Amino acid sequence: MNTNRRTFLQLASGSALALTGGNFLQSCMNSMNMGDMSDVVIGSETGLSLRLPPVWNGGAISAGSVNLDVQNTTIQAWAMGGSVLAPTIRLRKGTAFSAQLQNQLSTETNIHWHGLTVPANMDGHPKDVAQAGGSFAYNFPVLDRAGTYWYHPHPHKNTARQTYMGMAGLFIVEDPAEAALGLPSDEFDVPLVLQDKRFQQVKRFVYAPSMADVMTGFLGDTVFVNGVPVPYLDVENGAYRFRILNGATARVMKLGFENGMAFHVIGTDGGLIDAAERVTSVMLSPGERVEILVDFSSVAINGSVLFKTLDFTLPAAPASSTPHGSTSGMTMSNYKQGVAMPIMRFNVKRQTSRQTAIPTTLTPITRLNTAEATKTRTFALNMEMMSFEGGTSPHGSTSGGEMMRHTINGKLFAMERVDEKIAFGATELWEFQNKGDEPHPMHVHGTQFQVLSRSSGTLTAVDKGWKDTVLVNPGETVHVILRFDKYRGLYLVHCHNLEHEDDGMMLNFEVA
Ligand SMILES: [Cu+2]
Repeated sequence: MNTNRRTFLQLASGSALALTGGNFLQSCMNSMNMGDMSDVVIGSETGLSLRLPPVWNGGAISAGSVNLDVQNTTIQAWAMGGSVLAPTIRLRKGTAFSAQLQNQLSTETNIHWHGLTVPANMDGHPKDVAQAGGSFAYNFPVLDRAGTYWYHPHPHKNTARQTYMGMAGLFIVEDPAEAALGLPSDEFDVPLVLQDKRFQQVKRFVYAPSMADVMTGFLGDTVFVNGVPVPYLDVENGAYRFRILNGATARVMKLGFENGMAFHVIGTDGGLIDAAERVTSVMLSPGERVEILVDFSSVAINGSVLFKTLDFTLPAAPASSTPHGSTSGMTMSNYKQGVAMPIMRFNVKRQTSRQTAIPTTLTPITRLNTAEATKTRTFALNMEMMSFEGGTSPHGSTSGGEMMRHTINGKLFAMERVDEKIAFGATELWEFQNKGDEPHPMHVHGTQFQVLSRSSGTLTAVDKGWKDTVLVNPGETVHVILRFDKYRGLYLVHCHNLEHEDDGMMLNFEVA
């Protein structure tokens, strides 16, 4: 690892790269044969029971340090509301939400209400923070339909670290249309927040991305579920609703069961889809949610089934689309996307007394009309050589220079610069064009959107509902339609690979 990292730093700062670009770099990396995960031990099942986050009690939300007890080891983490995960906020649509963030950290923080449509000054833009020791009052009406939303910090260049250290929680909205469906509820409605961490060697939460990690994202070796590494849950042999959030900073997951059993996708980022869709796996990128119904009736009493992220290969970008050459060969970290990892085990312990019925229709999605779109915007997602100033690199560099940076339309984030101006009330078509060969989960603040098409083929189950985050694979173009008719002000569009975000892969847009 250290050798790899040192080699990369030399290459990136030396003249060879500047002279010949990425093709030279790629051939160097290919010849170094760094494509395996031989040094990485994947976290296995721990025998720890799944924990459920506490329920928010309506009070202030503190941000501060806490001690977690994991496998008889005390781990220092950062928490919101005193807990990892943070308390689940559960409110009905139409409710007025109000909570004060009290920052007990020694650094600034704030809260982004991921997926919720809130006023711009409540949205957790990095300019709107609670300083160390300070506070920030959040107040907004809950406008969005029933769904599984979430909250996490969004401070400038520090979103990944704070989220990794434990600051994240769910914000569940309920409404009458969803309640009328009679989906599994109470103990049969279970949130699963998935976050991978580098845990096997250190048994602590250490967020220390190398430059290579900034390129790919800080990929871990162990999946934590609701803050517990590879836990188990005892279930009955009936239907469960799982609200799954990929809360990792960077790892794309292909969720499925080890025995290949089918399950139903019922919802995405912005609540339920029109009709349940039967699948045996589903891709979920950082920031995205999927709601699934799982019927354990095919598993014998006292049997069990392992839930995993399955192995997969990312599509490759066409070489012509990467001006600095493919980067697939220069992934210096031994940590890889697409590696199979256990998530949690379900032990079937009891006979259910409930009827298991998968509803055929769920809640209708009102489709936005492309004929009403007044503008098409393109967002080119790239990695290019950029100069940076001394001390500003998120990778700990202290001297300035040139390095590869993740950009949108050739730009790095600037706090005050308005990159796109949008007319209030407008319906628009946005095209996310991935010019590189890393996956970019693209997240839009301030509205929910609908996915229209993928250049690589048909839409998947998680593309079919209301969305705030969409996976854009290497070489792929994804078209979405959005409408900006709730609030005016400054919002963000960014990659939800949080290392990419902190590296500057983010733009401001103003609705006016
Ligand atoms: Cu990205």
